[in-house]
Amino acid sequence: MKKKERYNIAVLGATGAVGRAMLHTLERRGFPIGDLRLLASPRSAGQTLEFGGRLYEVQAATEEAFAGVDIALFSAGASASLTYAPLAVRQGAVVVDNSSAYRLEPDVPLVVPEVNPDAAFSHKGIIANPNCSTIQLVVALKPLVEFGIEHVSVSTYQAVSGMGQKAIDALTAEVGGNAETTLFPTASQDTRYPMAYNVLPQCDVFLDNGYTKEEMKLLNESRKILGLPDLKVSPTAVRVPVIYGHSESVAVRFSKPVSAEEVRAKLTGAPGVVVVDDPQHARFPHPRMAEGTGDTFVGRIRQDLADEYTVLMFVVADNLLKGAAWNAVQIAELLVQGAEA
Ligand code: 25A
Ligand code: L14
Repeated sequence: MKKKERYNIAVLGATGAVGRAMLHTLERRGFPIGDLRLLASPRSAGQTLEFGGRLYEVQAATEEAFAGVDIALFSAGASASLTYAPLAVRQGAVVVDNSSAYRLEPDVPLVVPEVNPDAAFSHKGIIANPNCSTIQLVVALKPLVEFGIEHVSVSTYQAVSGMGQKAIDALTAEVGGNAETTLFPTASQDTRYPMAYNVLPQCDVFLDNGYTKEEMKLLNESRKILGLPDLKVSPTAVRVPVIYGHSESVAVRFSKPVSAEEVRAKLTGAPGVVVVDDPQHARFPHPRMAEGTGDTFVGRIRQDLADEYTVLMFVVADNLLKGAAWNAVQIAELLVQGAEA
């Protein structure tokens, strides 16, 4: 990318839960924006959104919508990405794509700036933003790689905002007393369950191997980002009635005995990590603590009672920010820092 004073930015999916968080994040960071183009489906065209004290009209995405755009942030789902990313690249934009469409393509870097920032510069037009649960997991694992990680067992507690604005609306309606009429839609079409006062062991659709797609993302994306193709991961992804913030109970098995103190010391001050681990004073990470922040909070760090090779920890981040919008804007900031005169 060429160095400029200001960059023309497009946000595809601007009216969605992640798209709105992208706009807030660009605003908060004072990103050097020239033109700003807000794109969504034809349903949202004509709606206005505020940015930097000005109102912008949302336009329906079209084939020509990316002319003159330097960086396009995509969060409109995989099928919209498959349609529009090649068009945007052909028109000269670099696409930072939050959908799952391109993440495992060998030619597409999958980037978490605290973990593998250099990968961003090997792009051929598209850079993939990883899955939200994977991002916070690898931020917490990266500082521990030098101990020799062999096997990661992870159970997630995922917020409904991971399923977009519709899911937030469905849970708040249920909690508000309309539970009979607004049963929560799972990723499997036609199947609904109560989400309020409940826990559902399904995130994204089921595959033939008995795992969900979300669980397979935790395996495949972690391997790619950490550059550990043989990493063993045992994932279970669970939806909980939380609006913002994913939590993860993680057991990390190393190739040699490692103590909780060594893990705590390594994570303290690591990029993007905040250690909150003072059980005597009931200080530990939880989603309401992470909400609205870009950090990954780690606590409950302790040795596995049954295995001196394994350390347990609890990892929490805001899924719409570190898990999506903030990570995408961090990638855009890397592109700007690396732009050539
Ligand atoms: O298709 P997939 O891969 O299964 O993806 C499923 C959905 O998950 C969300 C995202 O939904 C995605 O569409 N998602 C994906 N990754 C996520 C992540 N990491 C994630 N959510 C959380 N974390 P979403 O509802 O958040 O946003 C969808 C956006 O994409 C636009 N869109 C959809 N299809 C499109 C398209 N744009 C272009 N072409 C297409 N074919 C979509 O626009 C939205 O911007 P829309 O017109 O469908 O807008 C939906 C209407 O919903 C209301 N609304 C949305 N957010 C809010 C809201 N109202 C109030 N407050 C809000 N925050 C508006 O009425 C809006 O008009
Ligand atoms: O792959 O259901 O980034 O919470 C992340 C959230 C897919 C859906 C992704 C969820 C999405 C998932």
